[in-house]
Amino acid sequence: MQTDPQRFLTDLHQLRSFGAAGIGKGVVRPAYSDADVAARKWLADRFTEAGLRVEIDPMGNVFGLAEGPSLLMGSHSDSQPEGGWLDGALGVIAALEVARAAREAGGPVVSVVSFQDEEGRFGVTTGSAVWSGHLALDDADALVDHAGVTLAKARQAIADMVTGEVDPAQFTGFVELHIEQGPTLDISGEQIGVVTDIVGIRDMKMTFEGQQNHAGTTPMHLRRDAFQAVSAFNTALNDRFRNVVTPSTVWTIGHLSLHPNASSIVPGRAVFSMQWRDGDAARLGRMEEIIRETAAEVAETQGMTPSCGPLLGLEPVAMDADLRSALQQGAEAVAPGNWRKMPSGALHDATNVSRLMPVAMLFVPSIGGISHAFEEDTREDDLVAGVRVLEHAVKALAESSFAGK
Ligand code: HGY
Ligand code: MN
Ligand code: MN
Repeated sequence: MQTDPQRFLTDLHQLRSFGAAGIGKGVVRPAYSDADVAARKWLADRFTEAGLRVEIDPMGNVFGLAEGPSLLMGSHSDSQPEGGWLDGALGVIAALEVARAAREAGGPVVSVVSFQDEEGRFGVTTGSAVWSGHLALDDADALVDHAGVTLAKARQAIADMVTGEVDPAQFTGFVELHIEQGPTLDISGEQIGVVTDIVGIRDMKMTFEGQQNHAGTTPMHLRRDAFQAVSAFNTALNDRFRNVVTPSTVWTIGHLSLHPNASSIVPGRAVFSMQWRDGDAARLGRMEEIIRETAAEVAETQGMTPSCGPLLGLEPVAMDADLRSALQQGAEAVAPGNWRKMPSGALHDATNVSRLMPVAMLFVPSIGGISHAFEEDTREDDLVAGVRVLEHAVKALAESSFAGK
């Protein structure tokens, strides 16, 4: 088999046209948006053209299936509310190119997937979480986005595309190519990262309810200001985490909504996201305790009523040794001496899929280490190198039980 770099890049640029926005190569294509649905229809057509059988499950995960037991490859095609053109898209189009080239050559047998809501409009890697059985569809349906829309309502946008459930038993393993989304490869100058582990994550919506009041007449000592409570919570949390975290632990308040969000009103309610990530599940648990204790204490001293939404999360996972070895062989063939093994600090669908089958992942560099931003980009020769590593790995795996010859 022989992948075609130009055909791959043409399709990758074409996918970006769905939701193209902002500066550079930015994309706005959140799960179930018009752009996301249009992109999924386009992908389904590309899969069909490539000779794959299209199946779309109730979440809107789009599969292009080869006959018989096959290796599954892919990623996601939804984006963050402001995202780049490669996060997820690269893995889907690279998988399409490998599957297409494989079919043209009469083997190996490769299927393709674009998972839905990897970027967590409704949770954490929602589409693959449901497909893998980690999250029941009924429970997923009850999740709400920041605008108060339920997933049940949002997925009506793909209802006419759904063909039915897709049986994971037909797949022998899952391989996902992704941009690194961090600075490691960009700084080292290496072209490929073979992933060793994916970190774990916890994510929870939190609320401080105080008292909305006049910003001119309410004395400072009588206020129950929800923003001041969030500010105090954040400062205390950073202090208390100090003896628990390592240099690779991260935590983020990325969304904050004040009510009613006006200059002359003491905010009565703050709703915010609290997310934390680490490779050690025990540390994630200790951080949760600190978060809950700190919120209770701040609420007490600031006159707030605190509440927490459901705790969402994924455990840290290690990549499969055999799949990883095939990727390492491919990396050495394509970028001799110019690749490394590395953990992933970003979450990926591979974490969920690892409940069902062996999984492995491959990274290419992100220019400036930037992602989840319109500026996200990767040199085209690095993108193509990623596809070539996949091609090498698939050929090697065809000699084993992972992909038919
Ligand atoms: O947030 C993440 O790590 C991923 O991009 N969904
Ligand atoms: Mn991604
Ligand atoms: Mn992402």
